[in-house]
Amino acid sequence: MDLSNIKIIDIPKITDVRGNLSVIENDVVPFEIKRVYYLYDVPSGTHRGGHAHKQLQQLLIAISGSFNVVLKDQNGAKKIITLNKPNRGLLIPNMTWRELEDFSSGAVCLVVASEVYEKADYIRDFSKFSLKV
Ligand code: T46
Repeated sequence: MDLSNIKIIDIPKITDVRGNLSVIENDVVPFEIKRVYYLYDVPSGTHRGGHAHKQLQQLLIAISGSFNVVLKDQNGAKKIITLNKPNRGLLIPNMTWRELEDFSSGAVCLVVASEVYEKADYIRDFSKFSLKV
């Protein structure tokens, strides 16, 4: 999958004097939502991810704080995206390598996923993912 297929998605925000409310329904993502999970209490200096998915598509959101997502495609292209807004999501297609790093203190990464958890969907060996190695 080419890195041009990653997308930043604006999540609808409902604002009033009591604060903001954002909602993710099926029309926000180009897949049926099958799972939601979140990463939190990530120690400073820790990396998460370090894999690609054969089928899974995901929307990543910095619900709180910030972190960087390093994305790589099979042809060696690389992009780094900073997520730091709870109403902005990063859509990662399948067959895209991702690493999450530089988590700020208190950062929470919410993930909305197109599939249930399936260990066999992961490619954790970069040499098996990359066509350049
Ligand atoms: C991704 C990044 C952003 C489950 O049992 N169910 C689940 O739904 C998930 C996501 C994980 N797990 C288990 C599997 C491992 O024993 O939780 C443990 C940690 O998972 P992992 O090492 O894959 O965590 P991350 O943060 O490296 O990766 C996760 C997702 O797995 C991955 O799809 O894109 O977050």
